[in-house]
Amino acid sequence: MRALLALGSNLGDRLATLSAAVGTLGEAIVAASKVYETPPWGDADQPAYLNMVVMVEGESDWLAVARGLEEAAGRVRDPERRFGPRTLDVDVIMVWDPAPVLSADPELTLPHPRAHQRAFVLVPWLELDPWAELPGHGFVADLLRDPGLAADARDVVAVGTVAS
Ligand code: PH2
Ligand code: MG
Ligand code: MG
Repeated sequence: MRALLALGSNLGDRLATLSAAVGTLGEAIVAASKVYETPPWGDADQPAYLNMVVMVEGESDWLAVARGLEEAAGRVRDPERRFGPRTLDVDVIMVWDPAPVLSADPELTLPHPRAHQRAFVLVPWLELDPWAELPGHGFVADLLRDPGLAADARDVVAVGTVAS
């Protein structure tokens, strides 16, 4: 089973946090995008994020892995601020087995129900795969040609890499 995980951090040492998560994923990583600095989406009153995506492979429960990484980064959830600041957010964007897995489970909806709106997910994903496709929404390259997303994508700026 393969999965695309989106990582985001906007509190503390953002790059060190992403780097630690990538280190923990270790051998499971098939490919890692660059690290991008991105303006906050959904809740403007918070610091800029560092975002990246990783393609991972294995027979894992990726949601449990994502939660484990968030916990290791000392994430505290604020029920009042769904899109608020966090040391580390790890979202499961897609799972392949080997075809794309579709799920309406509220615990883990697949594909991620807001991925198609988020340039901070789509730009790094396109970097890994020019043919990336989001079931129900089409090719990522086409989504990013939508004027709204294209404008958001201009603010998604590569700032570095973490070793994987
Ligand atoms: N995550 C959020 C809310 N807003 N904005 C950016 N730029 N990057 C994120 O990862 C992000 C966000 C909650 O999941
Ligand atoms: Mg998120
Ligand atoms: Mg999340």
